[in-house]
Parts: sequence; C-alpha cells; structure tokens
Amino acid sequence: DGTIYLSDYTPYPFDLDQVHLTFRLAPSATRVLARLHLTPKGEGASLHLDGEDLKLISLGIDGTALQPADYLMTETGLTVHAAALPEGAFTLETEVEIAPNANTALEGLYMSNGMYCTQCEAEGFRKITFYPDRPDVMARFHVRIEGDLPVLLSNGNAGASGQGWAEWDDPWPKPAYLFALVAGDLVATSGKFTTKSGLEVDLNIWVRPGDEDRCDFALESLVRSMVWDEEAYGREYDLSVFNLVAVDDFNMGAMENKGLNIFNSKLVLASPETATDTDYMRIEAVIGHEYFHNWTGDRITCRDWFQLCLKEGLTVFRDQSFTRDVRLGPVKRIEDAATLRTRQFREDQGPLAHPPRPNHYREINNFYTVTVYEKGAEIVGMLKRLAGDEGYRRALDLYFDRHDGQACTIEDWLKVFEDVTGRDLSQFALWYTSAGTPHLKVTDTYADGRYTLTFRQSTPPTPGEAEKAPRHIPIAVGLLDLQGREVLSTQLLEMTEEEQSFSFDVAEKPVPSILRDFSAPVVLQREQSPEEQAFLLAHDTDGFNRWEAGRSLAQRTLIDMTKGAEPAPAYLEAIGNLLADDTLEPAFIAHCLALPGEDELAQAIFAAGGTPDPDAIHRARNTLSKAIATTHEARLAALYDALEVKGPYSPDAEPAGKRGLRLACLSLLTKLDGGTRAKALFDQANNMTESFGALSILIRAGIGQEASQAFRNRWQDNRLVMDKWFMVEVAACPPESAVSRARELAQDSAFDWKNPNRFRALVGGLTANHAGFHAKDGSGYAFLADWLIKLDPMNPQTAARMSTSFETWRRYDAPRQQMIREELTRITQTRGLSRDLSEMSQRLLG
Ligand code: HT7
Ligand code: ZN
Repeated sequence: DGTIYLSDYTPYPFDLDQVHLTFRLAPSATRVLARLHLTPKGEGASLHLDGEDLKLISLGIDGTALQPADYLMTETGLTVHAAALPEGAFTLETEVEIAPNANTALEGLYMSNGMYCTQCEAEGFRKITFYPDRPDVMARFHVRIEGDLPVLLSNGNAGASGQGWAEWDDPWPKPAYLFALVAGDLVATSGKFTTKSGLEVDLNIWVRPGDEDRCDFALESLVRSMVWDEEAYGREYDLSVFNLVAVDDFNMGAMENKGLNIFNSKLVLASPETATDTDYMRIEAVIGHEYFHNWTGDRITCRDWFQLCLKEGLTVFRDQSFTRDVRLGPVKRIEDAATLRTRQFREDQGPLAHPPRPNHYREINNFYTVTVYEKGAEIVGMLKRLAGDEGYRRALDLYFDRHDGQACTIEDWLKVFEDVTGRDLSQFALWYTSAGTPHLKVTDTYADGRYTLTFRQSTPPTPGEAEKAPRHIPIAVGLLDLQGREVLSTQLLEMTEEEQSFSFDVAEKPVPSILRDFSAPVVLQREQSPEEQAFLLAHDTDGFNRWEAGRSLAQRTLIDMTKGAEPAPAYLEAIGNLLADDTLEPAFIAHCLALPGEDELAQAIFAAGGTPDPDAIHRARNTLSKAIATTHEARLAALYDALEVKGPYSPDAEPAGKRGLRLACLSLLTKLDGGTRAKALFDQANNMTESFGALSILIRAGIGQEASQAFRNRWQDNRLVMDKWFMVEVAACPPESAVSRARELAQDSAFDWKNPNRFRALVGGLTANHAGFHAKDGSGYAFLADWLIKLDPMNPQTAARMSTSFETWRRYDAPRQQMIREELTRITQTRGLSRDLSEMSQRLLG
C-alpha cells in the first residue's frame, strides 16, 4: 500500500557532489536543465532519480543522449539501468518542462501573485527535476535563473548577474529539500550584520511593493536571532547574504532554505495598526526558528524523514529558549506547556498518535505534527535537565563538531549526550520511539520526620502499541511548609521504574510542588483538595506550578459545573487574591485568569472516563466568567482603568502583558456592562491588539454586528487583517449560529478558498468554535468534510492537515461518533483522493 518503513533504509549508492541547474522561467512552460555529477559508491547499481509531473525533454550522460532502452520512466521517477552507466564518475544531464502556474498544491515551483517561488520540503524537489530527492544526498548547488523579472534569487551567495538572468552559488552541501528559488517584482528592507568572526552579512526582507512599510520588526527579529545564536549556542552565520521572502500562498508557516528563507507573509508583515501582540510574538519566534535551522537542519540535517524531529524538536526547543530569553521570561514556559498539553496530548489521546520518531508512514507531509515538533522539543528539554546546563552545552558543541555537514539520526544525537555525560540513554530513547503520554500517579506519606512521595507510571495504549515499557522521567520537585516557605528547593528526581518512591527529611508534613516547570510531558494524577490548589496558587515559588494550581482548580470547578454544580467559592476567592496581588506580572495574572478552553475541558472529561457535552461545557465557561465578573467587578474595573498603556504602541513584553491583562478584564466586565467599555475601546484603539481584542469580545457577547461591519469596511484591502476577520466571525460567534455563519461567509466574494490562509481562517475558525463545530445535528462535521473534499484536488497538504479536527471523535456521544464516522467514510470513498487525505482519513477512522 505504499507504506515506507524506517527499517528499510539503505544508503544511496552514488555520491553527488555538484549540481548545476538552469531555470528558464515561463509561467506555463518553465524549462529546468540539470547536470548532476555522480560517482558510484560500488559496482553494478542502477541509478534511480525521483521525479513527478515532469515532461522529459532530453536525457544524456557525459554529452551523449540515452536511448529508450537505457532507462525506465514511471509516474514517480526515472531509473537508468546499470548497463547504461559508465564506469566511475559521470555527469547526468536532463532537461524537463514544468508548469508553475498550474501548480496549486504549492509544492515544488509554483506561482503566487505573479511571483515564482518554491517549497521543496519534504519531497517537492522531485516536481522540479529528476533527482535523488532524499535528505541524505547532499550536494553543492550552482544555479542560473533566466527570467524577465527584476529580482531573481536562489540559495547561497550571489554570483554574476545581468538583465534577465542571475547566478547563485551555495558553498555548503545540502539536500534538495533546502533548495529555493524566488523570482518576481519584489522590494527589500535591508540591513547588515557582522558575525563574531567578522563576516559581513547583507540582510534582506523581500516583499511585494506596497508591503515594505511592515518589515522593520522582521528585520529586527532576524538580527536578535543572529545575536542570540552566537551567544547561547556559539553558532555563527556562514554566507555573505541572508535573504528572506514573504509570500501570500504558503502551506505552512515558513521554510528554512539555506540562505533564502521563504515565509508565509503573515509571519513577516507587521505594523501596530495591522498586527496584534500575538502576531508580533509569533513573527519573532518563527524568524528565530527558521534562522536557527541554519545549524540545526541545514548544516546538520536528517538522514531520512523518520528523523524529522532531530531537526524540528531541537529547533523548536531553541526558538522557545530564544523567546524566553529575549522577550517573555517565565511566562513562556506556561504558554509552551499549555500548548503541548492541549494539542499534543490530544494527538496522543486519539487515532493519530505516533512516536516523535515514527517507524512508518505513507505520506511524510502528514508527519509535520505537534508530536514531532512540540513533543520533540520537550524531549530536548528533558535531556537538558538530565545533562545540566553545562553538560547540555558540551553535548551540543560535540554534536556540531562531530556531525557538521552530515545527515544524522536520533541515535547520533543521543550518542553525543551519552559521550558527554557518561549516561546510558537507552531507556530514555523510548521517548523518541514510543507513542503516548505517560500518566504519573502520585501518593504521599509522612511519618517520623520522613516525607515519602511514591510515583507509579503507566501509558495508555496507542494505535499499534498495546504494551508500554516504563520511561525515564525527570521529575522536578520542591516542598513548601504550611506558611508557604520553601523547605526543599527544586530537586530533580529520576524515575526509571514502573513504581518508585523518594523520601525527604522534613520537620512537618509539607505541601509538595511536583513536576515543576513542567519537567516532563506527562499527565500528573494526584488527589488534591481545592484548598491545597488554592494554597499553591498563592504560594508556590515555581511560576509554572503556581499557574498550574489555578488551572487545575479552574478545570475541576468547570467540570463540576457541567454537572450542575455552582461556581466553587475556593476558586472565586483564589482569583480575588490573585487580582489583588500587585507583585505579580500582568502577563502572569492574565494567564491565570484565562479559563481552560472548551476543547481542553472536553479532553479532561474524556481522560477521566466521561463523555463531554459541548453545550454544557460552553455554558459552564460562560457562567463561571460571569461569576468571576460579578464577584470581583470593582477590582476588575479598577485594573482595567489602571492598565491602560499610553503613548505610542510597542510590541515589547511589558506593554503587551498589560494589554493582555486589560483585555482579560474587559472580557469579564463585558458580562456586566452590556459592552460599553468594549465598544469604547474598539472605537478608540490605535493598535490591532486592542481593536481586534475588543471586536472578539463583542462578537463573543453576541453584540458585535456594528463593530464587525466597521472593521471589515476599514480593512477590506488588507489580506492579513481580513483573514483575522473571517476567523473571528466564526470562531467567536455564539455556537448555535457558527455553522450558518460559516456557510454564509463561504459564499462571500472575499472568501478566496484557494488561498491557504483564507481557507484556514474560515474552516479553522469553525473547528475552533468547539460547541459550534460539534453542533448536535452534525452540520459542523458535514461542513468540514465538504470543504476537505473540495480542497483536496487543489491542495492536498492543507486538506490533510485540516482533517485533524476530526481526531477527537471518540470522545463524544454515540450519535456524534456515528456522524463523524460517516463523514470520514464519505471522504475515504471520494474518487481520486490524494495520498495525503486518504492516509489521514483512514488513520482517523482507526
Ligand atoms: N521545515 C519547515 C517545514 C515546512 C513544510 C513541510 C511540508 C510542507 C510544507 C512545508 N513548509 C515548511 C518549516 C519549519 O519547521 O521550520
Ligand atoms: Zn522547523
């Protein structure tokens, strides 16, 4: 069935040291001429090159055309028989024709608003020319571009150029997935950077004319990333130019092509009027992420796609550390851990669960997942805890020294930690090779001055993996006395057995603070009274666990409320204490005030053996918000007034934290004031954070029509702001009208469904509206399935990615399960379904 297995890996039988490519650009008939300098590693191997949707014009070796009997061409590639190959090194020459303007899948060479651009990861290069399109074949690329366009870019350093042509040389060997080409009418915002070793680098952010006034923040973020990587990891940039291009049509966030990063324009363009604080933060994080790939991805790449989390997990870990260091501080850990728990734990709980390093796949594009990225980053974080800061830095130095220029595996990565620390990491390796989230049950005893914590681990089964061996789990623990003083500062306990106890000598029975800083991606299960949770929310010295105590208290309160309980007084009182504590950072209070999301509550109810009722969850959240607002109205109103940020907008963490808390207060106050404050803020706001924040609050309260119309009128010509509008119109609207609003907007002339950002805004907006998507009559499911079927022939990657909204189907009641199964079956039975969506819908059905 086309499944590819890790155990089948074999090295490529040829070395490919140099590649010469010439592009003669034309929208419907681009010619690609390739010269590949190949040397056989042994004797008798035939030469296989990947290739899809290519029209072969000519094929030769060392200047002589090949005869039809010398090779075999199929839908997936071209094989030159061993007998037709000369002995020793040779040059293979091909010429093919491709049609970028017909490429709607946005993979390979395609067009976006008249501009040529490429996306080659994971297997897009085979749509450009015949080539060994696998990450362990690394070559030096020389590129010539011919086209009547003002800007012609490729990887590496600029070579000769003239009117209508340009040459580029990349001195660093790279796999084909890092190849890039951009050609169009573009303008640059430029800067310079000098590396620690004195290399002068030109920096350019390329955008469409008209967008150049929104590039400054991207350029500043790039410089911050370059400085940070030198300081935190000792890694310097290695070319004389770094080009970054923004495109409007892009399947993911961005791409780390060597020396020529290509970005979704929403992750580049920002001005105070058009981008929110969250947008600014994401732009900086993703610019950092792609830049950091230069070492963790480009200089050291993956041997095969099973090793994807080698580059992605490590690079996410690096970008998270960057944001924490330059911007958010400890609040960043709360955000990252919360994302992991809502999104990755959800994946682990359902039919798509897979190990961070999978051992088989049908379509690799379906494995760019939260498990590979975010759980991959958590694993790196655990390694750092086990090795210590200094051990981690030595391990990374060794990794860069030992593997520069290579295509590596997870085993190579773990070996550097073993060599540096002298530890045996064979049990730890299970984090990479096994799926699922361990559950950690904790009990405690106190007798004769000894406090004992006993942990028992178990991991629920995941598809294809019924039995789970115990993991090596680093558990950070601290102990507090009853006055809230720390009697044991943070200790790292290492659990390796199924059940294990750890004892501490303390004068009185302490309150434990377990899994500090979220030291491992596990579900902690511990009987805790609401009073103890409130105590930790008030006193824990660990920021993450302090937030976590409030979070679990809120979750317990809300789950009880779905069963008819009243809001818990202990929770309302704890929130009051928090609002009155002026020693706390506004951003931290804002995180504590935010109630768990509806999907997160559904996940928790299911994990505890229940069946979530989406409407009851929605009602409970509304009721609790109103109770918080009523109980603390005066304090919320005072905070709202005091937190106003005056003066020109800055996206820095401090004003952004204030705006975040102010909007959280506003959201609660709107439950009581009929929207007076929110309307006033919407009218007065001079920045998108407050304008969009107020709009969302008004729509959520069911009183947003006027503001929504005004917002649309003002921003109808701005693509990125209109994406926000489409999204919030559906995501925030009352659940009972979510599907009808989505249907209505799907008919709107501004709904360009072929643009992935717009599609994700509208269709993703509905799936983000938990109770709306799970409407009792199944209309949300049908809407999603209809659109996936429609998008699939056009853009299979985005269709497959969006299908993950169905992954939670087993949580719900029998009628909802049945309706989702029917929609998934309808998708699988669609004729001509892509490999992407076909694999996803089959896995989703389980
Ligand atoms: N490494 C990049 C992955 C990516 C991608 C994968 C499949 C299809 C389209 C894609 N665009 C970008 C992005 C990153 O993780 O940095
Ligand atoms: Zn990445």
